[in-house]
Amino acid sequence: MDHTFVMVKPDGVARGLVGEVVSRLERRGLRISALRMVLPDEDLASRHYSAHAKKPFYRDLVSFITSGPVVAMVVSGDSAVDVVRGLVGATDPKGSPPGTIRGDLAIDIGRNVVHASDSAASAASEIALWFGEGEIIEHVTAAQPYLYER
Ligand code: IDP
Ligand code: MG
Repeated sequence: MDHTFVMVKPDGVARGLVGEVVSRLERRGLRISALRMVLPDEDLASRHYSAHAKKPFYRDLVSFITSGPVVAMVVSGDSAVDVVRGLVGATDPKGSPPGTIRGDLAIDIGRNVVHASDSAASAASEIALWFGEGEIIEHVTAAQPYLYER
């Protein structure tokens, strides 16, 4: 099974969309292997968004992500990184098709509800940044043979 890191950002939490996001992931057949509410501090936020440190929107991004609680998750499934990015949609919700989380639930690029890792390498480093090893619970449910042929 592959793992990815997903976060409901402060706008998603404030708008009561945690259940909606979790529900869409679960309905697709993905598993939640870890989930925790976090109030990110400056240090965690800047590590998480270090790849964007030189971008003009970086300050606003860090300031927004530290402005309220987020819900951090490890999500598991076959090709989890790509499957979740597909569910999430495009960075700018205006260009994200209906049916995607951002295309259905958001309109502004700076308030796009969710974060999801963009590669296996970033998934590994983001999971290690947000969770300790003991917090990730690998479990197989009875639905497994109905989700996967083999
Ligand atoms: P992603 O979340 O789709 O992976 P990234 O390029 O990694 O998009 O950017 C991280 C976050 O930074 C985005 O989700 C969005 O909230 C914000 N962001 C990206 N580009 C812009 C921009 O041009 N203006 C304002 N905010 C942006
Ligand atoms: Mg990204």
